[in-house]
Amino acid sequence: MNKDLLAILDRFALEAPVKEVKPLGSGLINDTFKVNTEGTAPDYVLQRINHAIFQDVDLLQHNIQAVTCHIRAKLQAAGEKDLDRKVLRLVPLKEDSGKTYFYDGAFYWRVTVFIPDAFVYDTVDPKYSNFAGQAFGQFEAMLADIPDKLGETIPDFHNMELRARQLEEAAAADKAGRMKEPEVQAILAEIREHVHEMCKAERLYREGKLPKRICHCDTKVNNMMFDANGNVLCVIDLDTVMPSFVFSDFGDFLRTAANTVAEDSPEIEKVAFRKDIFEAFAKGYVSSAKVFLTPLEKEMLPYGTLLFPFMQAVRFFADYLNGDTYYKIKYPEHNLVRTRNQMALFRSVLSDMDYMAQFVASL
Ligand code: GN1
Ligand code: MG
Repeated sequence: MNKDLLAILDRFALEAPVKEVKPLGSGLINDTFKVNTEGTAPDYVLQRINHAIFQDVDLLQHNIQAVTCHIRAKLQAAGEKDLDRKVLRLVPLKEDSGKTYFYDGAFYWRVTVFIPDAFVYDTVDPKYSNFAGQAFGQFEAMLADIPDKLGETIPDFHNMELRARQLEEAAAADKAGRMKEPEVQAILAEIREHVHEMCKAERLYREGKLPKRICHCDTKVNNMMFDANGNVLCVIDLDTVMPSFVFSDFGDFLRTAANTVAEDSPEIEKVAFRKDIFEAFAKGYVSSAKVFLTPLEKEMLPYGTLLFPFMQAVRFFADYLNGDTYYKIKYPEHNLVRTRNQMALFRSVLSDMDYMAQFVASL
């Protein structure tokens, strides 16, 4: 077993000795390990935080602690018994009490309690999509009255104006020498054609017409855990919980769940927007989010559905032009394939805007 990892784990107040540590999950940012312990004590999840991306780890951990404690208190007040499967729990350090991360001089580490008998999926059927919609709506509703002030763990994370600027900077710098590829030019031209419309939310925010609320900001389908019967247990991957537009969470879920293929599938001709998944998710989401949604926020749910494949394409594409410094890649063209895929999804969603508007209005 990796001695360095054991030494790190030894800093945390675990309830039992460690038996085994192995890699876990498929996140593109942090490194994640499952920690099995001896006996009946809980197992754990160890993560190395990518602090090139989350530069203020103190703020990051403060946000997660505030969010999980707030949700835990609400669930407890509602009589929930199975708390450790319904909300993440950060494990504190043995010493330095209160601190929920360890800095080893080079990297930052944290530990959460592992949720047993839970399942994560990369695809969902309409039934699960409906549960997920309810759960993300409820997640936002529970955080609507959080007393702590949450900072932006990645400043302007879902700000389309910033993402568009970063792409233009990447194109101008052309660090990886990829601008000469004809396909790159074509993608850039298509993005530029839509970018003004896709920055509309930021303008509405400045005009005071659209609020920002505490959102999850990474509602990929695989960031939600289900029990064996398909009931939602808990929302995970809380690094990006911060103020944003609620349709961020709506759009980002559908970006992954309603695409007929994975976000990095090279089979671009198979990319399509699944209406059955959209309808089920929208129904579930509106049923629990209606307690706080303004009419404009509701009306803009289809806009969010369109914005997220677009923003993700812009982010993957900028990373491709920068020479793949942000997202983990498995082969040199990986970010270009992801970009193609997300642009194809964007086109598919664009052709369904009127239909989505009618559907959302009927809810
Ligand atoms: C990243 O960490 P992971 O894989 O859940 C990214 C998201 C992107 C996603 C694309 C902090 O999420 O914003 O939508 O990849 N997270 C960060 O798959 O940039
Ligand atoms: Mg994740």
